Amino acid sequence: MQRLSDIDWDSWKARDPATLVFVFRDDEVLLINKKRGLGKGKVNGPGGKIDPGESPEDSAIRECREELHIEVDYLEFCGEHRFQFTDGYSIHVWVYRTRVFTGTPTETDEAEPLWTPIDAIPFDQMWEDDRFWLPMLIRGEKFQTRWIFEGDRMVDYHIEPDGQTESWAGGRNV
Ligand code: 6U4
Repeated sequence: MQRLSDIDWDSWKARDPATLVFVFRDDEVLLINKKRGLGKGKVNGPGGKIDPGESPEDSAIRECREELHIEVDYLEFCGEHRFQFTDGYSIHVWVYRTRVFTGTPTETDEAEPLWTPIDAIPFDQMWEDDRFWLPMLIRGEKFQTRWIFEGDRMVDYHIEPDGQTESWAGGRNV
């Protein structure tokens, strides 16, 4: 079985760079039922692969536009995940949060929007890692993480706390 220690993380480079965005409104977070791509059928935040030449932040904004028809702004960088799958696939995910958006989240062929109370996040329908770091994001704690997945199953992980995001305290605007 592959473990984190089997990998030379200094030279590790993901096959795909990608993003995830969590939009908050009062005590709710905007999740999606993901209808295609990696993690199809799971609940997650909007996001997707970064296009060549695109910055992570621009990609995050574009994915929210394409998947939910909303315009997000004032994205706060929350951390990075490095996922290595045992079949050789790898993905490096930049994660953001915001309370600033315009438009009404609308179902598309990629995503069904799910406004979800922060205290009722359906972790059993999400990727196995989310229960470890989404509470940190909500609390405004930044992270740098590494994960080994065998298909859908997490087999090893490491989470490095990375300070606080700037403008929120306890997941609320200040
Ligand atoms: P395509 O179909 O390639 O156009 P695209 O929307 O560009 O889709 P997608 O959705 O396959 O890309 O990108 C993968 C998404 O899955 C990113 O938002 C990151 C997310 N993701 C992958 N592994 C994850 C994991 N273990 N935990 C998690 N999100 C993960 O929370």
